Amino acid sequence: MASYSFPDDFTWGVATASYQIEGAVAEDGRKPSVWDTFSETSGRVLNGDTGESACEHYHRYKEDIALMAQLGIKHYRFSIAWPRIVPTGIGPVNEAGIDFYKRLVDCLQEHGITPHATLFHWDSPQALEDRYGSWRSREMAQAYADYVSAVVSRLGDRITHWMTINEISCFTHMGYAANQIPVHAPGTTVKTLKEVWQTSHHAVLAHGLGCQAIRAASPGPCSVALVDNFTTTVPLIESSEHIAAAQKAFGSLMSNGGIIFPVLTGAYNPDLLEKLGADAPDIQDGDLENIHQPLDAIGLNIYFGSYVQASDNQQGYEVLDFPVGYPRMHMPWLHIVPESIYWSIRHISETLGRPDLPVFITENGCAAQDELRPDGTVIDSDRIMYLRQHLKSAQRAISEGYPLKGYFLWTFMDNFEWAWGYDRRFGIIYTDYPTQARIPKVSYHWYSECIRQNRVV
Ligand code: GBH
Repeated sequence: MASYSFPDDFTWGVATASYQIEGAVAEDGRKPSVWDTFSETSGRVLNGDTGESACEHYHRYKEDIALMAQLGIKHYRFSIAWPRIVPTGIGPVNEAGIDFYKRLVDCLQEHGITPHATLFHWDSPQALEDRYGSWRSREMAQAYADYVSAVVSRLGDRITHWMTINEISCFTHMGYAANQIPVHAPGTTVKTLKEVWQTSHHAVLAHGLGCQAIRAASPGPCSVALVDNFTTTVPLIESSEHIAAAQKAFGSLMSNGGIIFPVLTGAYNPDLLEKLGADAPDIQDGDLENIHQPLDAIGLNIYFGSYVQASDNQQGYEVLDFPVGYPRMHMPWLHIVPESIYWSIRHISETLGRPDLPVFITENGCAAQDELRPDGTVIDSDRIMYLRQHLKSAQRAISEGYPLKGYFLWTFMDNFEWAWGYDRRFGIIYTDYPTQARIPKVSYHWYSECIRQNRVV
């Protein structure tokens, strides 16, 4: 057998998100999301960039899907924009919004590409922010579930792979902050950490109600997953004492213990609750049962990890800072820790006690300082280096018997990178924004060869 090879039925894909690529923010009945408002507020997004045009994917999806087919992927993860489907958050369904996703999915299927749809990737309707402060209100969870029913009852004949929510911490713990200015939309400063934890509690509840809504509305069998971005604790040395330290540290970290724990185990992590004290969220009777729904898979977005070593301090571990010179890609937080893929999967199995739950890496990739050369090529050997190391780590998890079923590279093309606007490029295709030309980078050709040979090349 060739080295670093994957199982024959391995899912190879790429991932995107609606607000980051679609543009067309005021077309066919779409109303503003919190990210429209946030990015139009001066000082919030680098260079004043907004998602108004983004990659114009709303109009260029056919050309984009043709490039996906050429790449050789058989699976595509995208997200559905709530403000296209229920533009005022709650209330009437906008069938023109549904129609866009019908056209998109039909085109994917013509190219033999299976759709994997994320129902929420941060673009919540501004109307719900105006109405009750979006995730600060418990009502948001029910509004989300109603939106999910509207989508799945209309698109469930075409889509059977559903992901409820992308990265809960990123629109709760990064969208609300106690006595500071948060970096993500809606960008609300609150008074206490408890209020922040309440927003993520409402979001895990929304996930649970969403799971139930998908199963009730789907016309046939379907698969339901959450996409989480927990911080992967990686043992500094793979010895039993450091492994135990990394496992203990895992649940006590910021959002790990309050998101993946209740979703997969039915309880917040006790070490985290102790640490939070009076800042822990209010949890109503029945919430944990609603949150702890049966799942068909878990999606993990893995970009980096945190090294942990055993310690004789009171807690028994130490989460380490990176040395100043530690290599990273083109984001301040993007330290290169390829083992984080392997350890994230092993944490699902051992730390969270779910060894049989199928795992998909739903995002992995990096920003690089790409240069379009005069001959029209982009030689992103640094991105290939990053991706190659991470895929080897994924392959290791499979070779040790862990149920890793697929890998979606982030991302198909350079796009609106949230608070960093268009300044940071994560794509394997270069987006030339002035002309909207798509220029495949060398990493695109490299990834294509991995898929063709079904191994890391
Ligand atoms: C994903 O977010 C998103 O799903 C995707 O939309 C985005 O484009 C992509 O990754 C690239 O950023 O506390 O300083 O360690 C990942 C966002 C980045 C959020 C790292 C948490 C930790 C910052 N995550 N961040 S720090």
